[in-house]
Amino acid sequence: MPKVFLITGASTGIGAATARQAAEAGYKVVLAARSEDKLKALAEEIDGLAVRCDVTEWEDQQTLVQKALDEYGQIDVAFANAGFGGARGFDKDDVEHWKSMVLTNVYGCALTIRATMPALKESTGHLLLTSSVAGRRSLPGSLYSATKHAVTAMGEAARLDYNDSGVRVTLIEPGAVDTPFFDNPPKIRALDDDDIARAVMFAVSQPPHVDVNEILIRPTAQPT
Ligand code: NJP
Repeated sequence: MPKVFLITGASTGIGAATARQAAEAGYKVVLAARSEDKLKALAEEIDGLAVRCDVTEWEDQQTLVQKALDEYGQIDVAFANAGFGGARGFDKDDVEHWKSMVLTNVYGCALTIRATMPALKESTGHLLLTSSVAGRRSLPGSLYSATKHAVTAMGEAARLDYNDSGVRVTLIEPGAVDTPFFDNPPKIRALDDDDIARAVMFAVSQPPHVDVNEILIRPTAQPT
């Protein structure tokens, strides 16, 4: 039976690159995001399952897990990766955009942990969360950075919650990655989405007694 890899934020960037590498490694991949056209194209390419899911909606998250189980019978890896940023400066950005960012990055991540928990316990699986370098150090005027500190905290909280269950938990903490996350490409030689996907695959390919808790990766040219 092939193992099953569920990814939120799978329509572009890090999520899509991880989906391709997971499929290459033999996983059946469940792709979740809001952009159905992109998800369907990727699902066709890698013979995966596309499920429209707004991570801020509990019902969507439950449906996502149910569809994954209906199609493949189990979930071995859940990668809570959906998220986005905003303008820095507490007097910048739009407050509705702020609200949506907090709900997506923090509440959405918690909902994915909750929705996938029974299936991961059943499979003795692996949970991964996309935090950030910005989840380890504060960026000036960045509410985004605060949301990623929350994700970092959730990773450790989930690891402790899963204690004695055999489920592993990994935080992925990228520096700048050249993805649609940015309106304009980073000015330095940033990481590629595939660089982060390789780190994800490294964590999930360790033997069951090895739990890689955090992977922080900066571009060589990123000083802070
Ligand atoms: O960006 P992008 P990345 N419900 O824009 C989805 C973190 N990160 O791959 O719904 C469901 O290509 C969106 O899909 P759609 C970053 O914070 C990045 O770089 O169709 N899905 C898309 O698939 C984020 O957590 C950098 O619009 C929702 C995906 O999220 C993760 O990496 C640095 C959604 C975003 O893909 C992936 O971002 C860093 C919702 N409500 C951390 N809202 C970086 N790029 O430099 C959004 O430290 N999505």
